[in-house]
This record gives sequence, C-alpha cells and structure tokens, in this order.
Amino acid sequence: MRKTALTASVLLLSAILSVGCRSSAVSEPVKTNPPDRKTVTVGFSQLGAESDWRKSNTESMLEAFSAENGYTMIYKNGQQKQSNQVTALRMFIQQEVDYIVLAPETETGWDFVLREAKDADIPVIIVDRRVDVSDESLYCCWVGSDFELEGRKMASWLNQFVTKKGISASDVHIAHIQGTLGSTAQLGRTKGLEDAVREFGWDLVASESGDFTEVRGREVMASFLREHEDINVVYCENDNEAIGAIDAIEAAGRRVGSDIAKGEIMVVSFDGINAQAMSYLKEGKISCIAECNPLHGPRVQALIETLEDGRTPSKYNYVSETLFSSVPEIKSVAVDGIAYDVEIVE
Ligand code: GYE
Repeated sequence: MRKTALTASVLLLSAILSVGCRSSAVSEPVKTNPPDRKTVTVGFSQLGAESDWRKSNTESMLEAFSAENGYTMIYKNGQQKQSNQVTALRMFIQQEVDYIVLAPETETGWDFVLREAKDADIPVIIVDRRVDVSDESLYCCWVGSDFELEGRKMASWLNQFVTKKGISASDVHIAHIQGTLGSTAQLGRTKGLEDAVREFGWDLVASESGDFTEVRGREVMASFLREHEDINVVYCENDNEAIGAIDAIEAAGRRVGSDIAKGEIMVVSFDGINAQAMSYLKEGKISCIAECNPLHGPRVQALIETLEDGRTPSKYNYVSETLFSSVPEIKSVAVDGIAYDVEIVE
C-alpha cells in the first residue's frame, strides 16, 4: 500500500481515470516558476538514443524535471529493448515514485506492467509514441505528434510536386525506409505513404526498416540501389535515415535532388531537428521534411502540474507541426480539406 499522504492523489487519480477520452492540440507551454509544494518524484523510461530527435527529447525532459523546478527525476534509458523498459517501470513502482513517464518503443506488450502501475496507484503519462492496450484507463494521458497526419502531409506535398512537374504517377518510383517496425511513428508515417500510393497510383518499389538510425538508413539504401535501378524518390521515416541514405546514393555515383527528370533521386524525411539534415534541406539534398517536435519536457511537466493541482488533463494532447521545404513552388498542402503552410527554407 502507498503512504496515506498519497490518499488524496489516489482519489484524484480514480476521478481522472473515470473520465472518458478527450483530445486537444497543445499550445506551446509557458515556463512556470518552481511550484510551492513538496518535491515530486518522476520515473522516466526513455526508449533509447537512436536519433537526434531522441537526444533532444531526452534533454528536454531532463531540463523540465530539474530540482530547480521542484522535481526529482529517475531517468532510465531502455537501450531499444522493451524488456529494459518493463524492468525500469517495475523499479519505479518499487521506489513508489509519484508519476511514471513512459516513452514506449513499440505499441504492444504494455498491458501487464501498466496494470501493475495502476494497482500501485501511480499515474502513468505516455509521451511521444503510443501504447496499444486493451484498457485505456491503464494510463492517464498522452502527449505527442499525429504521425499519420505527418505522413499524409508529406504525401500531399509529393503529389503536388510530381503533378506540377508533369511527372505521371506510374513514373514515381518510391523507395521507402521505414522506422522501427511497430512504433507509432512508423505505423503512422507508413500509413500516410501507403494510402497515397493506392490513391495516386505511384510505384512503391521497396520498403524496409532502417530502425530510425543513420547506419541502417545507409545499409538499406545501398541494398535498394543494388536491386532497383528506377528509384527516383526516397521516403525516409526520419532525418537520420535520410542522412545515411544520401551517403549511400552519393557513394553509388548518383545525385540527390528534386530534378527527377534529369536523373536525380529526391529525398524526403521527417523530424527537422538535426542540424545536418536542415543544412541538406537548404542545399536541396533533402527536398521536404515534415516537422516532428521533440521538446516534450515542458508539455509533460504541464500535464503533471495539472494533476498536482487536482485538475484533469485531456487524454490525448497533440502538438502542431509544419513542413519545411527547399522547393519554393509548393506553399501549402491540404489534408482532409485543411490547408497547412509549408515553410520555405532558403
Ligand atoms: O521521428 C525518430 C525517432 O518517435 C517521433 O523516433 C519519434 C521518432 C522520431 O527515433 O527520429
């Protein structure tokens, strides 16, 4: 049993968990002054350190949950293994932390350990990717990106691009470097592309996971190039994969860029946090990047502050994001009748 001092928060939690699912777009969090209350202990299970996005995300979390802001953070890096994350969560439960924050690698396999956290009356906040559990009350709330929307925005951009250039759909030969299979970011971005392939009739030449890393991006692209001569677009599910893919394309003696008609291979990707990827974007080596914002520390902090104040946060909290491109002609994309601006980077 947890200490009596936590009874109030236990009652509060039951109230929170009984509230149905709501969703909202989160506005940018405002930095708050250290709250006038006891130090709150947070156990944070990060999935790994596979990409620049992940590194920024971890830094943002560590900065938000500082002693100065009234927190003790216990941080655990799962090293890309779900079993490590499950062990971390069990350790947090044993330590009777006030909150657990979980950035899960893949969506499935969380029911048991989240049930253990619920039985111990510890609220769990999911950040970035989602969990697929049979009982949504096993976690309190989630904050992150709409990955399918990111993919659909990218597909809409690509459709406008090829249409404007007069390239017919059957001449669009796409190589697809996926993220970690079964992660929400992969599932959403892959769905965005595959739906568009069906809708527009593009040629999806090959798909394989690059695990969101530069090394795998390079390997996967090199093998795609050995097997397929006609690739003219590479859809990378993050910037690290794109950097690796560009290396492989150049090592094979091909040029990257948006001039498909002249034999260039066009690279598009996701994130927009890696400095090298942003300079590749300016140089035209990457043609379009769908932004994915990793700075969730203050957002998770705001959710915990809401709970500490005895209020109920929205269950699903989406971050708004843009598209960055070095191709000046496309100024906005439309998904489900909603227009999204493209930020032209020069
Ligand atoms: O896009 C990628 C990272 O889940 C949004 O994971 C995250 C993704 C991000 O490794 O770079």
